[in-house]
Amino acid sequence: MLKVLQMAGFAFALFNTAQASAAQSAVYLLAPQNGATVKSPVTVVFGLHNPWGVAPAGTKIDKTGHHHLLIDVELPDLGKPIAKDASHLHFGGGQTETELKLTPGPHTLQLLFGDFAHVPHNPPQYSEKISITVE
Ligand SMILES: [Cu+2]
Repeated sequence: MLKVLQMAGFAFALFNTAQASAAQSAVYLLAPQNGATVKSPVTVVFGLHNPWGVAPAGTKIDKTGHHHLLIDVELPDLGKPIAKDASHLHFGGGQTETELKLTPGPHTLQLLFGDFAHVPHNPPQYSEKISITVE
């Protein structure tokens, strides 16, 4: 019985560690899941932790910003405004999900939160970079 309790305690500690590291960034990808095989268009859902909030581009409020979806690229220079092109999509209207058309094959997705002027916060808030395969 004691052994079972110890194992349960160990599992709980692991769970807490995972939660703590996930909570370090304000943003995360709710969908798709890392490693998923999906069909295009892909529904991508953006997650945001409290106390952060979404605000449209141009609206300057502390601890708010809008989502940027990075497709098949590395994180950009985090001290500059985020580029706006086919690999760096801005959701300046405050959107929290999108339908993304992707070519068949492997792709990576990463969220980068940006402030009213499209500049990453300090410290920067970005999700884990996930890999997906489009059928
Ligand atoms: Cu932006």
